[in-house]
Amino acid sequence: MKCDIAWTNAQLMGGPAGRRGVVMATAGRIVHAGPVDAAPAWEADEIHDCEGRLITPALIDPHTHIVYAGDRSHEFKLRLEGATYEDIACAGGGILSTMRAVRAASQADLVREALPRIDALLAEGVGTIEIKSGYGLTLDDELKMLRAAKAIATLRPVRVVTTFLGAHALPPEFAGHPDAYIDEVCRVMLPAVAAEGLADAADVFCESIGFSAAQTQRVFDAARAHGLKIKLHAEQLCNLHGAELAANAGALSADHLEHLDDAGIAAMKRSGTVATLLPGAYYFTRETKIPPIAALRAAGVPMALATDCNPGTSPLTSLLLTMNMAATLFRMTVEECLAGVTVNAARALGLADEVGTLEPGKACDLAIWNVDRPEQLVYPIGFNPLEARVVNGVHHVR
Ligand code: DI6
Ligand code: FE
Repeated sequence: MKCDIAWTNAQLMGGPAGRRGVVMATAGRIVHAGPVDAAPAWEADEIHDCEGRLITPALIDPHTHIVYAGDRSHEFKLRLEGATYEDIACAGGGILSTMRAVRAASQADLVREALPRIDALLAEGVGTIEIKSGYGLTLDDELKMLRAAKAIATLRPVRVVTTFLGAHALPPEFAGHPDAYIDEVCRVMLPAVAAEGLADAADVFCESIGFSAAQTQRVFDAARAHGLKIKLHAEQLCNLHGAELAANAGALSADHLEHLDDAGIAAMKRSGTVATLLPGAYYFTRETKIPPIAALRAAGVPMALATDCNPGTSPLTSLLLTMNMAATLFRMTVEECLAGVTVNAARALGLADEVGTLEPGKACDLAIWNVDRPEQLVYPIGFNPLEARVVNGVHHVR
């Protein structure tokens, strides 16, 4: 077999322990991944000797709000002095303070401010990032955010998946008229986003401080009419039965889920909806209710992990730390943590055929680590053992 590029002498995640593996790629796709002694006779134009290092699929961050302007360090300070997230939101801060900064920023400003955060993720082996809009809350400002997100994939070797989150918060122009804003989202914003091909999916912040279940359903109906997949912020602060609604609508994922109940778990199981857990937001908001991990595990609902990178509740740009938090705070196993940022994260984005495992036919997106065992990726806090990152079969030294 002749291929473009190969990585030899590696420990492959999920592969047989103690047997050295090889990954081969041609035209950016994996053509073989497995033990070297089981590989066909092969040659490659470019060969990287991994010297026993661990190869995993490149990591996938399936839930971020990483494109935004400014920060909310002043609110962090207020919270340390006793204010709650809800107090700050009700006083016109919170999401609306970032909305003002985003509206004042140009598309180029948004890209420039996001890039250092993107680079922090990439430095830890990330190959795919989902990015949501939701801080513009006008047609033009939402389009600007999504165009900025798309631009990132032209500036860095990374796959970007975009999600329209127009229904993130009620903008001041519609104060007191949430249904009129949902009309605007469904009749004006969503069609324009879809027409320009700017989003893969639509999402809603379904919470008592966000939008109701009925409003969420309207956005889902409009999204599907425009061919967009759907996802939901559900059960983060209270239980509006959003996960059940999302699952019944065929959502790819329901995200957060601290307040998820058994009916929600059963509905997610039936529909194959992924539970995307966000331990960074749990940590940063000092939430005390843990998502129902044991029940999700028992039901066989796939669990993904994401940073939820955003300026208000999760100013986090490390998927390695996210895995450590999932293990330490949520008691997820090493295998669950790694599946959470690879195969299940791919499912949460509808990309299960494209990325997330080391299988022939998939895009050759790899992370090569200076460790012997997978648990060494989850166990340290603030240490980065990445050696190299591969996206579409191109090797990028850290
Ligand atoms: N869930 C969150 O945790 C964030 N948005 C959301 O839908 C918070 C966003 C922010 O506070 O800026
Ligand atoms: Fe979020």
